[in-house]
Amino acid sequence: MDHVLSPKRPGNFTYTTITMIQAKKKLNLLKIASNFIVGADVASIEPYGSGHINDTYYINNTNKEDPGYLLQRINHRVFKDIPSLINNIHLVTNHLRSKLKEIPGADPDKEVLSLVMTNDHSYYFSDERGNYWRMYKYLKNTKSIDIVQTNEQAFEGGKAFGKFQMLLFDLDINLLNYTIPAFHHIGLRLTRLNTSLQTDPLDRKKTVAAEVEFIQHRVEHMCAILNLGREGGLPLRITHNDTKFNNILLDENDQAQCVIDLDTVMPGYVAYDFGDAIRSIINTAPEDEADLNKISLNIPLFEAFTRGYLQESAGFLTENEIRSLPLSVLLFPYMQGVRFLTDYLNGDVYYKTHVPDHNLQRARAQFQLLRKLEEQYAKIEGFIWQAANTHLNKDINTNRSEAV
Ligand code: ADP
Ligand code: GN1
Ligand code: MG
Repeated sequence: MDHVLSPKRPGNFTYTTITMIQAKKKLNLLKIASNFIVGADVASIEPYGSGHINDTYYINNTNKEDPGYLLQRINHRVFKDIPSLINNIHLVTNHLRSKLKEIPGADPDKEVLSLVMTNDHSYYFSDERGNYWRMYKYLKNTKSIDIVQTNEQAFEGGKAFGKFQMLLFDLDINLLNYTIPAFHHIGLRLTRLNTSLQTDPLDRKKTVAAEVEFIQHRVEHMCAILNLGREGGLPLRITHNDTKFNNILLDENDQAQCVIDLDTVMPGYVAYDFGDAIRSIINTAPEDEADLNKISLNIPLFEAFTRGYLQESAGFLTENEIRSLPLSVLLFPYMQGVRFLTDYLNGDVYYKTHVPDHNLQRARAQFQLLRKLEEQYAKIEGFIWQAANTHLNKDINTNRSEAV
């Protein structure tokens, strides 16, 4: 527990300005924040970020030297066992911190998230309504971006996720809990979609015939990574599992500073992190783009991310893991589309939505991205092998198509 703020006096909270929608909520937030040990009085609490699952608030305080805090309500309909989730984050952040301490020039305080302790020395607080809350120290002068602009940003992102996996390589995988069991299990995702199609609670099935056909057409190919893993061909490692680009904090010079959003860190295949990151980087349009004509591929960003990722990870990846990377680039828009479509059929109960039929729009955008990726697959696969071979200094690109 040496990595968090040392217990100081609990903040003597004053209600200065709190920008929230309902007065009732405002008071609750202040009260909730008062359960955590922060450096000074709270000056303001503002909604923050654009995540689909949790609720995030920035807490500014009256101490000008203190960069503030992020208070997050963890969605306990999605994450069923919050103590286990917090335990994972505590374990992982401690491990990252101790590894970074050994690296000359690294700054663990800036490069790793720090959980803030509650007054009763826990790392989460459960309120009387059954909500779960946690707090992180705010990392100042950082930014997270939804749409990557430059090759340098993409390269930095690749390095950040590759390094994240590399630093966790020697943490005992058995210590981690599955915060969402079978999270990236495409077989299970397809089963759930089928169930939703059969029950069709909102009579929406009739609007998704084309999407269902699109999905069915690709089932076998999309199960290849899962099957390779089941046959023992892929090692389980500690992976992030939510590698959207906005889960990296960049510093003012666009250098990757810290990997964030650690709720889904658990055992997984490295390809899952690679594929989900490419999904968010290679698309020239937002994830939920309504105009499908705007969705195209930014290949240089993909290449830059891949170079950065392999620079950090090629040293420990197996040949099969490298073989699984190109396929993951197809798998993630597919799986994400399946998940959005399932939520649409279920009545939008999982992802936050902001416009009518948002989940259907999101699913369609993901499937359009997949069409574009399929057209360029040979190029994508070729580049990954080329970049991997540069680091491995040998040509291991043999029988690649047969193996997956
Ligand atoms: P969500 O699950 O909603 O995506 P995140 O943990 O990713 O929540 O946080 C939401 C946003 O808050 C991030 O995209 C990032 O901009 C910002 N953020 C998260 N953690 C920190 C931090 N410790 N310091 C500064 N900004 C942060
Ligand atoms: C969710 O919370 P957020 O926005 O980082 C989801 C991811 C999806 C992503 C799609 C726990 O992530 O799996 O890839 O939306 N997280 C969870 O944008 O389901
Ligand atoms: Mg996030």
